[in-house]
Amino acid sequence: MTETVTDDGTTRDTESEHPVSYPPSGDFVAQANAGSELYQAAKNDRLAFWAEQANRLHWHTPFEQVLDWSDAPVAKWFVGGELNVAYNCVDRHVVEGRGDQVAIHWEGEPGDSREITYSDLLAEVSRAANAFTDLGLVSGDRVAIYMPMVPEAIVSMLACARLGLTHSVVFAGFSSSALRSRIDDAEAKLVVTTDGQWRRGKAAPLKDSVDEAVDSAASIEHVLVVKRTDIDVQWTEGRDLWWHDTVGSASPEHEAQAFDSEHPLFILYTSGTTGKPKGIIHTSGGYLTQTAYTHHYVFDHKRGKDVYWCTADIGWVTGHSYIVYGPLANGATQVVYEGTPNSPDEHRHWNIVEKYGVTIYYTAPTLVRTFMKWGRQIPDAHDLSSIRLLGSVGEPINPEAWRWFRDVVGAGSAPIVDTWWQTETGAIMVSPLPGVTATKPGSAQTPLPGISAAIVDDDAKMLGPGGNGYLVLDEPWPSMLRGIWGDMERYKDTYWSRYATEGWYFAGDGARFDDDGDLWVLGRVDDVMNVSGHRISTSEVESALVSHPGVAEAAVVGAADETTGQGIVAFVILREGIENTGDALIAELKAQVSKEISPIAKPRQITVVPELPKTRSGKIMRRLLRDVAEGRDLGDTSTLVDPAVFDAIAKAGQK
Ligand code: 6R9
Repeated sequence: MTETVTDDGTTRDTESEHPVSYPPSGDFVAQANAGSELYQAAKNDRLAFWAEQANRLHWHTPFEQVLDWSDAPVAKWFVGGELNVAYNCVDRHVVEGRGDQVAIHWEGEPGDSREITYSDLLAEVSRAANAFTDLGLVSGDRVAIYMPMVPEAIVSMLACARLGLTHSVVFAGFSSSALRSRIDDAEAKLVVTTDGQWRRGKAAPLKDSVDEAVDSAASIEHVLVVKRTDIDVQWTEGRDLWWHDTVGSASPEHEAQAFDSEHPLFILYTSGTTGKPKGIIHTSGGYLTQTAYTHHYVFDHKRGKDVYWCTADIGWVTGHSYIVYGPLANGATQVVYEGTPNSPDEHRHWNIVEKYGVTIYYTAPTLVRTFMKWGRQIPDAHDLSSIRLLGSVGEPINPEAWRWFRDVVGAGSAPIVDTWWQTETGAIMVSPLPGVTATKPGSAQTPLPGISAAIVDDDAKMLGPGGNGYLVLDEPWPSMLRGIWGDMERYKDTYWSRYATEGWYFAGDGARFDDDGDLWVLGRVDDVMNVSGHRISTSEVESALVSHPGVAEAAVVGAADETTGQGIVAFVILREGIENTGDALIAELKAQVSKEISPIAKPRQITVVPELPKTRSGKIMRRLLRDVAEGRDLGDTSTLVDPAVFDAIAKAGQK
């Protein structure tokens, strides 16, 4: 690339005429939370830096030691400290005189809305905590939360945190069998759900799935149901309870008790390379410290001034860390929206931005690309001048989408923070700092102060500028996962065995440093696909397909997709004697995947093939299938048992 530096200080790519990097404006710098001295402070004394960040929180008992890594790879952060996470997210703001501040501007899909102040939130969370206690739940018990984006979902999470119950939020788009396996794995005693959920103007049942899941789940004692859509539900007396009765009648007074800094806060399941999802465990003090710290600096958040909106669902880690814990710990005023971005029409997000004066907008690249597809006339029809900062998460953002986001949504001036992190990391790890970093479209750029990341090769050699390899985290961090629920061996094996000698965390992402030393995340290097920012494992979809009686074998790959990042492409072999009924069969197979996992895991394309390409050792050659799926010429097929298999696959694909 040829680069020139222009008068205004921006560097331009002279071939494409686009700036290569966008320095922050003087006005932004002048008011920014972060300054470059943060990097220096963290470098001088990393643990002292984290101790200082931990003091953003209210500790019932101060910690004695910042980090105990003696039992690696299971860390203990802020050892000896005791805190209550919900007290930090709710009570503290009321105690400090901010009770009347709006915590949540809630916007329902059908157009209803609720304004919830910190005082309101305290009363609701206290009622829920009293009700959960009356149900016999005690610290250490697990609670499943299977709900759309209604305030009660957040209240339930905070009530769990308040009581030391460990929540397991299951995305409400998941099927009953996905819910069932998560309930079983965690042995949850309570499920909180809603009667139904609004989706594009229609009420879809939700409790039905819970009934199906819980039918034979031994651990469940109660199902607590929020009335949201008023659709009919089946009722099991003694087990099922209405939220408005149970929580509604409980006392709004509740005193929060302190828990150890390492008390488990939640389990969140994420796809791994095998069919069984991993229950990622997060604990309290370190997690809350890093979510609060990153929310403050990465989003340049100003309490009492900003109106923050993260468009994620609480079913994913982004919703946990950047709707619930980080923002509430910082006393934010935020928008929470229940529905889809095109309900009732494609103007919905921009109407919401105008209605509440949103200043910080954090979303996923797939949505930005969808907005691009709908056309800029839609955002252009609105006054988006309140927006001063944009964020991106979930997958690499392509430079075209990045520029469009900045120009169309950010008035050509809002800094964009491209935040790399994972369910496992708990909080943002690599990101520009607004007001400090000259941002670069497509690059997550720099590990945050206090975070250490490296790009290494197969031989554990650390690579410098220009290097291309695997992303590792070579120092522990406060919000790191503490294990996989019920399977510590898998924890060690998945994340710590690849670079066991060095003691580095293997993130599963490929990455490179450009010549300036900025970090670019290239995507997963394992069999995990990234569809619209959702992690879905190839083997999970394969096993859903094989669970159909007509399917003998299946191979699934992620193929590049303009809107969703990756799209799911499946190849299946039918069982002997099964007739290929064409479209009818394909529709049935897609429905099977929706039912087993979720509609988000439904393959974009399914091709029936006579055979699958395998190596001599019996491994399916996914690389070749990806080539087929993306329409590339086939490379080296010499390790295949039978290279002729490909002619047959190519023919089947053309049908
Ligand atoms: C927060 C979240 C994690 C995986 C991660 C990577 C991809 C996330 C990214 C990104 C490039 C970014 N990813 N953010 N890739 N740039 N800014 O998404 O958690 O659902 O666990 O997914 O997502 O591949 O390993 P999770």
